[in-house]
Amino acid sequence: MGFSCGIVGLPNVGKSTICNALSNEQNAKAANYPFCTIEPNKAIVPVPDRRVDVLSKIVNTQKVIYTTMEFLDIAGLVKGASTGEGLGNQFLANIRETEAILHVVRCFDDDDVIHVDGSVDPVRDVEIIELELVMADEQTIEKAIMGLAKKARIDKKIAAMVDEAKGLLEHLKAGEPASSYANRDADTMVEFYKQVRPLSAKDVIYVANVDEDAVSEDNAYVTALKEYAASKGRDVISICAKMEEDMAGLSDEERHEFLKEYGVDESGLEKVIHAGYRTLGLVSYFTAGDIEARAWTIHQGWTAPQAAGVIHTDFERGFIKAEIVGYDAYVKHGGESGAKAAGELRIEGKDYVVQDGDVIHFRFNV
Ligand SMILES: Nc1nc2c(ncn2[C@@H]2O[C@H](COP(=O)(O)OP(=O)(O)OP(=O)(O)O)[C@@H](O)[C@H]2O)c(=O)[nH]1
Ligand SMILES: [Mg+2]
Repeated sequence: MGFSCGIVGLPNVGKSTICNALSNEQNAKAANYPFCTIEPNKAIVPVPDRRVDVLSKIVNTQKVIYTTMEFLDIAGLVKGASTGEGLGNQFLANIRETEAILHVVRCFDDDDVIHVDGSVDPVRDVEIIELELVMADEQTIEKAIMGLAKKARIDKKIAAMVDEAKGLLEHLKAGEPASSYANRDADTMVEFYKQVRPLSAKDVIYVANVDEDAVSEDNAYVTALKEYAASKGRDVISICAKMEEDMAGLSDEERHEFLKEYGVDESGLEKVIHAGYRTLGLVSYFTAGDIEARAWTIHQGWTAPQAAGVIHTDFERGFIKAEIVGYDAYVKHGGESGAKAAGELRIEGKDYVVQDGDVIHFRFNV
């Protein structure tokens, strides 16, 4: 499993269309009326990585397993969602467990598609949603504080946590996101954030849903959104949901041709994946053998045993060593034995930090 993203935005901005297109399936209903999505839809999408295909040819296996990314498409949020307005609020709990938020913002004109606030204004829209996330957190954190009150009376550490959490609550009440709470790095707060997983503390990627002509050249809406995003240190990617939808049934080659016509070289899914990896600091390593060639997603900076733990906890517990060949060397020498003969196979221990593209063979003993 790679990582999971919750998709948020106003109603009718194209969340389901994008989610469908990304998952290459039409399983989430997309229709032109606000609140079309009622149940949350989950899409598990393989992360395309050409390197795994190359490895599978070298080790001569048909079985290629990509890492996956999960999208959770929920109903649109509206102003007042956190106090029960609209439908979105009841689904916010579903995205609490996700690692990042894809915030879809309408950046296209189309009189036939209703905008719940009557006009297209990306920055206003983003601010509405972000405030709703903050207010939803307010409620969650108030409850969490109440839940801890009893324990706090007998446990000093929990008492300190509650004190800090009260500070966070004030911060949220002032309309500020949990991500900018000054004391969030305090020990007790790190633990509290882990337990509560505030929505407004998650990493955010803005997805500007644009017209065909604005995928290669920003329109005024995207420019405004980018300025806003830059002030928060976040990425904006432009996707034309309609175009992604049209591409859904195409082969890789046809897709490439299609994209070229519009002057872009990456599909929406590739853009989301790259932005996600960048934002969350993720990298991929590979395993390749007779049975399968496979990609695994880990966080940058993870050591070899941690990386092994993604395959199986036994691999981490019983970790002995890792035999590693960098991807380029692996390809250049036609596989592990060639790389070994060329002196490119390294034996690494438990402190080794796994690098993007490492082809790894773990040795373990349990
Ligand atoms: N012109 C145009 N229309 C789009 C685009 N993306 C989505 N739409 C249309 O907008 C309408 C709403 O799209 P959905 O994907 O259902 O929107 P949503 O954000 O999931 O809406 P809710 O689930 O109600 O919150 C549909 O009629 C889509 O066809 C786009 O890029 N351009
Ligand atoms: Mg929807």
